[in-house]
Amino acid sequence: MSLSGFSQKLPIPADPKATRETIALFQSIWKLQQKGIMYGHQDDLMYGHTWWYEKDRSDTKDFTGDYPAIAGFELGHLELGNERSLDSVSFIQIAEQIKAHYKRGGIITITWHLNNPLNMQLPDVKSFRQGGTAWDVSSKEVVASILPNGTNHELFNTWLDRLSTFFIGLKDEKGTPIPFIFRPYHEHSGNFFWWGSGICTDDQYSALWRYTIEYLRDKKNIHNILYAYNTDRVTSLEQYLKGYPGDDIIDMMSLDMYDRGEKFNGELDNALKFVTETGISRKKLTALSETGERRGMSDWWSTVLLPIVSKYPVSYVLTWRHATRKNTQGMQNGGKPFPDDFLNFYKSPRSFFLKDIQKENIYKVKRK
Ligand code: BMA
Repeated sequence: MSLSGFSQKLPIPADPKATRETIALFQSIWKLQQKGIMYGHQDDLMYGHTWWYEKDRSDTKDFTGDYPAIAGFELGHLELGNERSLDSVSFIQIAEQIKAHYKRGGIITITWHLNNPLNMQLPDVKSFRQGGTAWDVSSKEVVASILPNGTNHELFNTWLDRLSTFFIGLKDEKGTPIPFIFRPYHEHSGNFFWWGSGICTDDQYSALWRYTIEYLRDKKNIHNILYAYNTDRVTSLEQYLKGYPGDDIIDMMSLDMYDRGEKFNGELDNALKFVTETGISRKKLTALSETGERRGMSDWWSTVLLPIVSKYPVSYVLTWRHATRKNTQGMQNGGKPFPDDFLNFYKSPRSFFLKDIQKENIYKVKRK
């Protein structure tokens, strides 16, 4: 494949067969993360604090006039062959919005809160939120059971088949595969998912990653994915890298950290320092792939988040979904989708929303 049009000096994705647009996405993010921070929002295009699936609508756009640069989507329950996700979002509509955001020149990131393949088969599993879900940590044998020779290995392969079918369907009007950032098995450093650090060993975790990527990349021939490694709150580089599956398959080193109190400022600063240092030295992209204000500050965006992320080459920050239920962010802020201070973040020359990155032609494709 010809790499003309790409700088030979810039790093490239781990997949040697990454498509042209995927290489462009990687290199565009690499360059942008040195200039500022993109804003991402989970399920931004699917629903908002008061509405449910209205085409082209977005809480971010309602509030600022622009879409987020990064649109997050969630595929939990796709593995079951369901029509809707664990958050009741239609997979057909998710695919539509992925295509729409790509067409606008935006970036897509995908998470996967996949069910617990071992425990969901138990006869007495009833609870939607606990038993048999991604959050079911009642057994430490789950990852072992899906790896080669495990009792659920064939079942897991059918899940990866369904995932592949969805991914292969993500094409633009010309049939070109749409590149995206995939962040499965997230927050390994926590112990609240069945792939968490207290629930499986680091070796099993790494093997799960390698098996998944080899399946999608080599068996299914999918070459439009940038793979994001991710942990929850960590305090050292050593803790961050526990279970890291390897530079030969990972493209992005990301961190999730929510603000639960005053200590957050120092903890985030510390973590972003070692995450970005290791990311840059390995020639990987970096991100604060989930964050959010949880202590009731009115000026968090401009006085906490922006100053800290601005110290480091972090490609994007993403805040989580505006679920239309009580106690979620969408119901705060006096009925508005975001606090007023979000506008200060938006107006900062350091933050990038969709219009800012449209100028960069992220995928180096010819657009009308
Ligand atoms: C979680 C919560 C859940 C949701 C899941 C997947 O953090 O928002 O309600 O089901 O993400 O989107």
